[in-house]
Order: sequence, then structure tokens, then C-alpha cells
Amino acid sequence: MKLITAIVNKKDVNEVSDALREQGFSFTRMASTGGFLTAGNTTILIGTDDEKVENALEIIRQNCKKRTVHISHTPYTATGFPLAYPTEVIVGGATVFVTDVCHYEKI
Ligand code: 2BA
Repeated sequence: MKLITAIVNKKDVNEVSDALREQGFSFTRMASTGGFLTAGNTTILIGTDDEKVENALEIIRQNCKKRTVHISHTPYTATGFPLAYPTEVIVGGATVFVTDVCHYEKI
């Protein structure tokens, strides 16, 4: 068995969830925050059999889009004045970890 941890954009999470549900996956959604942009995203935990992992990954691939986010970067000039300029960051489609599950039990 594997645990898929997928960090997805909040704008994609409903489509991913609907598709996973339709394909019979059990999963948990957790509100999370990116360490870099400190923007909200959603972490989906999917526990599934080894042979279904590729199916779940394909659902995530098909439903998560890449997006360009503009952040304001504020370095200071030599004279100490702030100099704000926008920087582009590409976020997503999704960040996915697949890990082995040593033990699985519903109590
Ligand atoms: P954030 O940490 O808010 O990162 C958002 C986007 O900012 C990243 O998109 C990446 O394009 C950029 N970024 C992140 N750290 C950076 C850095 N040190 N320098 C320059 N740019 C940086 P994604 O790579 O698509 O990541 C989207 C979200 O997935 C992340 O949000 C974070 O919540 C999660 N994530 C990404 N990689 C991870 C990892 N190795 N471990 C745990 N969570 C991760």
C-alpha cells in the first residue's frame, strides 16, 4: 500500500476531489499553507493499493494547472530606500510525494 501526499492549488482541489471520488479513492483534504508564498493550498492524503497509484497520479495530472503568481519583492537601495518590483513565480500543477505504508488499520 502507498500514501500519496499531494499539495494542490485551492483553485484545483474541487476538480481533483470530484475525479478521485468518482474513481472510488478514499482521501483526506487538509488546509495547508505554502512556506514560500504563505498562501493557502490544500494537501490531499490518499491511501491506496500499489496498483492504483498511477491512476490517482493521472487524475492529479489532468486536474491541476500551472499558474503564474506575481509577488512583490522589496529590496533596499544603497541609500536605504525600498525599491518594490514584481517577481513571477510559477506554482503547480501539484507537488506529490508517494511513500510506502508500513501498516494500515481502521480502528
Ligand atoms: P510555496 O512554498 O508557497 O511555494 C510556491 C511556489 O514558489 C513554488 O511552487 C515555487 O515555484 C516557488 N518557490 C518555493 N520555494 C522557493 C524558493 N526557496 N525559491 C524560489 N522559489 C520558490 P511549487 O514548487 O509548485 O510548490 C507549490 C507548493 O507546494 C509550495 O508552496 C509548498 O506548499 C508545496 N511544496 C513544494 N515543494 C515542496 C517540498 N519539497 N516539500 C514540501 N512542500 C512542498
